[in-house]
Amino acid sequence: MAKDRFQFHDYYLAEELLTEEHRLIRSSVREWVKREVSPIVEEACQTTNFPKQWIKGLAEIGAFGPYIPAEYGGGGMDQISYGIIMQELERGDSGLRSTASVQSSLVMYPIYTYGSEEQRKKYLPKLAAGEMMGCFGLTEPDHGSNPGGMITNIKDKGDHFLLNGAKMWISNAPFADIAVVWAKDEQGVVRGMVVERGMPGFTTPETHGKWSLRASATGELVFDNVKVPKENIFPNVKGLKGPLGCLNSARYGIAWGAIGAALDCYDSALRYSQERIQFGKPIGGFQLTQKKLAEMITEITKAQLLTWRLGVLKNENRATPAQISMAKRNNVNMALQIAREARQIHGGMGITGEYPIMRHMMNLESVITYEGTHDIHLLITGMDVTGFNAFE
Ligand code: TGC
Ligand code: FAD
Repeated sequence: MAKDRFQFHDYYLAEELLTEEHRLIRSSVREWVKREVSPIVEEACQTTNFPKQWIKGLAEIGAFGPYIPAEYGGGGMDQISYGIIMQELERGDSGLRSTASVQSSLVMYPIYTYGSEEQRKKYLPKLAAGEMMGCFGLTEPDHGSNPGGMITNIKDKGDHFLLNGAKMWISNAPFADIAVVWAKDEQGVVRGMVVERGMPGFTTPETHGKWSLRASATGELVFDNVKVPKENIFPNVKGLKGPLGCLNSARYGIAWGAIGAALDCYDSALRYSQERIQFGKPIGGFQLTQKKLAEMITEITKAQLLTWRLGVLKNENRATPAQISMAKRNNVNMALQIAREARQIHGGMGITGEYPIMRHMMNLESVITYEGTHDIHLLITGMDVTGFNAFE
């Protein structure tokens, strides 16, 4: 990729709504991304490689468990800080943000919220420091949008549970040290647990051939009579609300993250439109290009305000799952549309790795599907406003 010339765009001066601490966090993450991510991200994607050195850097900038209390190694920050970190990381690459949001919202959050004190002390400080990496196993080959149908199961064997089944499409699985896994017990109740690499019968084959999120490792989790000690089960949650509660946190982070990807595409397209000359003038001088850019910055600005307000509600513990669904759905779709328009503005150059556009666009094709598809979130909003459940 050419030198990272990214400049932030804040049309409605929304940054004035942030605190000094928020701005400091934003600057330090943005600098780290420019220094450590931008120079190698294109090659990482082209070669389908997750650069492992990012793990140490992510830990150092506080991207693992920003809102987990400091006594467990977390950052003790608020929800807007978490959102800003996700935005800046996804400005670099959605796969990078995936790695951080899985670790924070899907691994540290459930251990902190549903785990025993022993589990918190055993895992959280190492996860925060990047000395241990985690993944989250909910989706199965035959149960994606409908995780309640899962067939992965545990059987009580006295001093341990016997775990059988398989999870698919699991971010970070190929290198994760632990997996937060959701399985049904003999009564059909969903339970959560920590499965550790090295437990006999537990394997994590890598998923190959992805055209999206190529700088993020994806794999399966296969459980063949895995003995899970009883102390690894989460004592404080039962039922599907356990994993879905984690998704609220991750979806919230994605709503912020998508703005980062959109900003990167818009910024690149704006600059290109000012520099690229056709018919004797910059293409930014043509009305059709201006329409594209004006609509992009309008949609970004709306998303920034929506997401900031959601962050305030989240800080006050008032954000509903349906409000989070609306923001995830709107912002990811907005970012994908902007990536497509930005690609047009770049002409042929838009398909090359000289610019970040095609990489963001392909990444966003996953982001619009994971953590609940675009249509599933529409149905969650539909249920919220009408009172009728389309899933039944
Ligand atoms: P339903 O009967 O509606 O609910 C079951 C129980 O869960 C409660 N609940 C929630 N609790 C907390 N947060 C939420 N968002 C919740 N949504 C529902 C609900 O109140 C109920 O509780 P209780 O006490 O009555 O038992 O469940 P359903 O089976 O009808 O499903 C509803 C549906 C379709 C909305 C849900 O299953 C869904 O969201 N499906 C989408 C699946 C999904 O998002 N999977 C994501 C997998 S993880 C991932 O993609 C990681 S990518 C990471 C990365 O790389 O960044
Ligand atoms: P399906 O559920 O089969 O959906 C296919 C289509 O049918 C979609 O368009 C969907 O909207 C539509 N559809 C389904 N039900 C309905 C309905 N009731 N009404 C209308 N339309 C419907 N999962 C994890 O657990 N952990 C991870 O770390 C993780 N990481 C991922 C990383 C990547 C790169 C990808 C691509 C996925 C990841 N996932 C992960 C899985 C992801 O959450 C699922 O792909 C997603 O929930 C959708 O499930 P599915 O792919 O099985 O699609």
